[in-house]
Amino acid sequence: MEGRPAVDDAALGRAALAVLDANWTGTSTVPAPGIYPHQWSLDSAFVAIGLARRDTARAGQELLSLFTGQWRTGMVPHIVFHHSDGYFPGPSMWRSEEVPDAPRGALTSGLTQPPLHAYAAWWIWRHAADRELAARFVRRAWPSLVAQHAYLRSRDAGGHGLAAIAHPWESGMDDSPAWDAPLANLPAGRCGTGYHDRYFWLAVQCRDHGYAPSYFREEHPFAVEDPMFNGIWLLSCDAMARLASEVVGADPEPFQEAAARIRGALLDRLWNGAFYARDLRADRLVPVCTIGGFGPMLDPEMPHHVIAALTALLESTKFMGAAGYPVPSCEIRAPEFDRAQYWRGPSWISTNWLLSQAAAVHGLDRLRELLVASTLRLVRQGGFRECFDPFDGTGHGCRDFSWSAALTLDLLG
Ligand code: 2M8
Repeated sequence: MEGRPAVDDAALGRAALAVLDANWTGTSTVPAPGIYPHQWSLDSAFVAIGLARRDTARAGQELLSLFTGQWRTGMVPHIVFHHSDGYFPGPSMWRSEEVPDAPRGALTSGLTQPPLHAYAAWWIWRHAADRELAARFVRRAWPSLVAQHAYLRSRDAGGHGLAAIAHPWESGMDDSPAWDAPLANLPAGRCGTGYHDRYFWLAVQCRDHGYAPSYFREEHPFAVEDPMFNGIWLLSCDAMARLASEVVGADPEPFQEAAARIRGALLDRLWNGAFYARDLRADRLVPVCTIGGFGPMLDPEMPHHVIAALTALLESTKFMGAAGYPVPSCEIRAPEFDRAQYWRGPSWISTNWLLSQAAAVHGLDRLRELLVASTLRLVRQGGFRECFDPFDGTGHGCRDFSWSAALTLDLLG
């Protein structure tokens, strides 16, 4: 890679595998020791992607173990708890055991996260050395994936074909400035003033209404159409169509139709020269450009002029052009930008990886090479941190973070 001696890549690969081994519980991978001691949905999808070329069986097991927490509604929860301690809010807040649709024998949260899992399953199928093993895994995962995709349709609060998130935690980009305006509009007297008071209050509202999709659609005060969540859903619909015809022997058409519906709605509802999140309760776009606005770039069929505009924005001084260690999670010039605070500025290996895929599907080879090289530079210099300062590459958040290690493995090839 980039003229570095091969030994560097090999050592980096070994270090990444060591992190994943240390974070492996025997059935799945925790995002990081200590701070995230349970199974997170989005993290598991990235871990499965990273392991796909190296260990097909474990990559598949990562997803299958997540599905043990799937609800009868098809909802794949964003956390499957391994025990009752170590993370707040834990099972005593979520109380999944009181929800008839939640599985017995697993304690889970009651919210979901971006549905990257079908794409991860397709990634396993595409990259596995043992094709038979991969095909067996896909057939086992298929009913869960079908149910997950059906559930997402029940979350179409706007009625235009997009899933609406009911909580910032559902986005996977918790503290993003894209949620500031919808959070500011919550009933102040009832939900506290700080953002994290509001996160907790929103989660309690979801729980007290039984996590019912009808409540999410019609009454819940936070309902946002996020371009990243829906861009990932679209990507996974494409993956479902391919798995249907290449592996399962099912009809790909419903998934192709779903992808077309999401694409159309993204363009109709969220595009205004860039993609923005739509606050459904205020019925307006949230006017801040974040990394989430590049999610629809993952779609191979996004119109050319949209891809050209997004590429220009990504390469401009608002994002990559002014960052030594791209890609910042919020536009650098926005007042909300904060280089050190979680999803409000730092660069993340997960979103860098997604953008490297987007660049690859659109034949943007130079952009892809730049993303791969700068992402590997981040982990070479700072280790497998949770996120990184986009100007000087300083690591932030926890160490030995699983998706940073897993996606490094994939980028090393
Ligand atoms: C972060 O989210 C959790 C809540 O789910 C948190 O802030 O405690 C996000 O970065 C999310 O995308 C990620 O899945 C999770 C675990 O790594 O941490």
